[in-house]
Amino acid sequence: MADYTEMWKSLGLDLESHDALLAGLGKAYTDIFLSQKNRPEGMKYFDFVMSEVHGLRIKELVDAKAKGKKIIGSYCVFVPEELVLAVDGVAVGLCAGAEFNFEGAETLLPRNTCSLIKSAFGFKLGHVCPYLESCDVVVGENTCDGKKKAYEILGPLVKDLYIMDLPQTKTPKSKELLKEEYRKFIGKLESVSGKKITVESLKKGIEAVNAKRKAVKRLAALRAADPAPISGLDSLLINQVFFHDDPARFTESVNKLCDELEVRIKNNVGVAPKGTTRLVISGCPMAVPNWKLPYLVETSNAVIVGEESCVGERGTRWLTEIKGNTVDELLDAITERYFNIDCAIFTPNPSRVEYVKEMTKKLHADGVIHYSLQFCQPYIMESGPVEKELEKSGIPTLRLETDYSQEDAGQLKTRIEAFGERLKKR
Ligand code: BJ8
Repeated sequence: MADYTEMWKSLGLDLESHDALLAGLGKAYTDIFLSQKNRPEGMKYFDFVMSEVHGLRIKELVDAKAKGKKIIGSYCVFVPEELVLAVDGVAVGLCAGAEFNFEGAETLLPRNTCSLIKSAFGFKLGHVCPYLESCDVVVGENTCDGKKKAYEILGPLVKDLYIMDLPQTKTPKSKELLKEEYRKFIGKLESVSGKKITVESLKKGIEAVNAKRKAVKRLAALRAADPAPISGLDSLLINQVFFHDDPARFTESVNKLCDELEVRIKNNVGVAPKGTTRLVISGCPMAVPNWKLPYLVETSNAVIVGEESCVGERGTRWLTEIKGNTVDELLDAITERYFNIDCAIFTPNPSRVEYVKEMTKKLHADGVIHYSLQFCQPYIMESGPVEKELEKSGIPTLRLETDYSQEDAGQLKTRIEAFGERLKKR
């Protein structure tokens, strides 16, 4: 990696803590990803992206800012990237997946806050996230109670925190509320960028995001093959990179990888022998560099073939229809698309479990692991009924609750292995 010290300094990073974070990340990446056997060649691009995750990509953001583009950060898949692109902005995902500076985070947040929120605060307070520090606007969304209240505390810590209200039911009125929130968000984006969204710019934004989604959908479908042509770890990584890479370059790289996977499938080449236990993971999002659970699963004689998660199919399975000749009509299509997202903050939320069933079937999975982060009320609450419904439908399910620490890794591995045994006996 080139020397980016001056750039990091100019972003206000704490260089010592940042060096320590990068060193830890590099080691984890080598141990977890580079040790995998028989990886597709196409993963080299993602290895490169990760080796430059705080380098080249940040330089691109800094250069974009110098050209007058605005960087818009967010913590949720409800924030439409289409709208950001339509004002020629750059969208970056800010969710964090590392146990970093939790002591600092706990000076502002209750201890019983989920790791995802604590991590975001730990990064902010430790001045180690160049994505966050590059942002012109940070969008916080009113979803779970934890995030909602945490944004009140985050507000004074960031340059410009914009709050987006979200509905929690799926009624026609709620859809109107969502559209209204997106309309307000357009106002914010236009005022901060000085650019007006036009039919043309919005259509272009939709096309770019749809292309990304189509590429990851293509990847998701290829994972139905047995032997699995790609590991769950690598697929998760791609879904994580989805949130911060250049959209066109990302799309091209995923499609190239998919071309390679198609050849692998034709030649019966996989990352694990045919007949290896196949699992779907469902639940809380896994933000980069949270690779804990997939690593434990895939070193326990199983392969993950799908993620029902916002860093996975829940975030990408719907495309935005390019329908309409006015910005308002296109906004209807955008609202329609996002209103489908079946996050556990919605009540009731029956489509989520239905989709887990559908995924299990189409990906020929043997079972489901339901993954909740400790203290995440929405997903923990939903995990009981989800397990019950899946088991009733003949889909063995293992419910796990964990955090970002490694303390419970041994215990989790034992439970995953026991679940694997249960699946083998069927
Ligand atoms: S659409 S899943 S990205 S809100 S893990 S912070 S829910 S206490 S992340 Fe999410 Fe949007 Fe929903 Fe998706 Fe709260 Fe749970 Fe923590 Fe969570």
